[in-house]
Amino acid sequence: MTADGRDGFPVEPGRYRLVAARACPWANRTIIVRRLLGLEDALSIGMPGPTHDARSWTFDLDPGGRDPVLGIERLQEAFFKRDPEYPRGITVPAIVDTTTGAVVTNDFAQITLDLSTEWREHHREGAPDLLPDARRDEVDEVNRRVFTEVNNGVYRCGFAGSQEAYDEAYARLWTALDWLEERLRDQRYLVGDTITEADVRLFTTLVRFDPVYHGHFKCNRNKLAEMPALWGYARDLFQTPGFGDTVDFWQIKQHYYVVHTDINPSGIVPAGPDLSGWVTPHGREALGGRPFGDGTPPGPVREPVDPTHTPLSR
Ligand SMILES: N[C@@H](CCC(=O)N[C@@H](CS)C(=O)NCC(=O)O)C(=O)O
Repeated sequence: MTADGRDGFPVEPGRYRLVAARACPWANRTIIVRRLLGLEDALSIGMPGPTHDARSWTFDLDPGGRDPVLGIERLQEAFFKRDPEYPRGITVPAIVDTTTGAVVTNDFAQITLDLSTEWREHHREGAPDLLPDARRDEVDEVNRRVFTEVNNGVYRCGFAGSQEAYDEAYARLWTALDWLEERLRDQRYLVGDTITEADVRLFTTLVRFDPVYHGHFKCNRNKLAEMPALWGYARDLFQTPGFGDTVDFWQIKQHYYVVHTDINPSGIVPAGPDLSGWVTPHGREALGGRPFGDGTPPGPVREPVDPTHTPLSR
């Protein structure tokens, strides 16, 4: 029997291309999970550059400005192959069928779940179980709160259309961050004692917090670096193979500060913050936990981040 992604496309190694911009937090999740599970050979990856125009993502980082497998300049082309009248946003992450050139899904919340479940047969040996059955309800519950209050919460602050809306969004966000700070004080990971999908989902927001959300989105009660448990937790994950080695801080900053002209009309990208803290000792091993459970860390990175865009290489 063939496993199906939730949108009905038959899982088949080598057939699909994941299109995921490093800049985007929702796409970053898929880059992390693909690497943790060792799906690099089964599912290739195309990476648009960090900035885009009104017609959305382009493959401007690739030679000739075209994705080398799909042969397209714009992700829009793959969406229009599926539906020439496609009415919604041209978003990453998206999975494209290389046999037709058409997008099969851009359901960001489902893609990582499918990678864990429907693609299981193609995982590497030693892949961690990011959705352990025994903890599934708890993972889903934490994910729900983290999604509405934190992953989306920072955007609610950043794009608030009135002072009132912003004040409300800000209060909501910090209520959730205080809850997480408390939860992570004595517990190494969000659910159980191993990394799960819940950690992936929180991590991609935390890693963008000080470089982008604190200033650009006005989420500025504290910096992440001022929240001891969250900062230790984020650094722990950052230094865990599969997490920090997918993060391109330069692309992240370019994306938000250049693309959101409504909230940053000058397009100036800030020089800071200093990123050297990300590679400092976090001391979280003292809380116990086994990051990969009965599994093992992923091997060397197949698609390395530009070493000038990350403190990991320093
Ligand atoms: N696909 C999701 C979320 C993914 C998402 O918002 N991605 C952003 C980048 S972080 C994007 O691709 N935006 C491009 C656009 O809207 O033109 C959705 O439909 O809400």
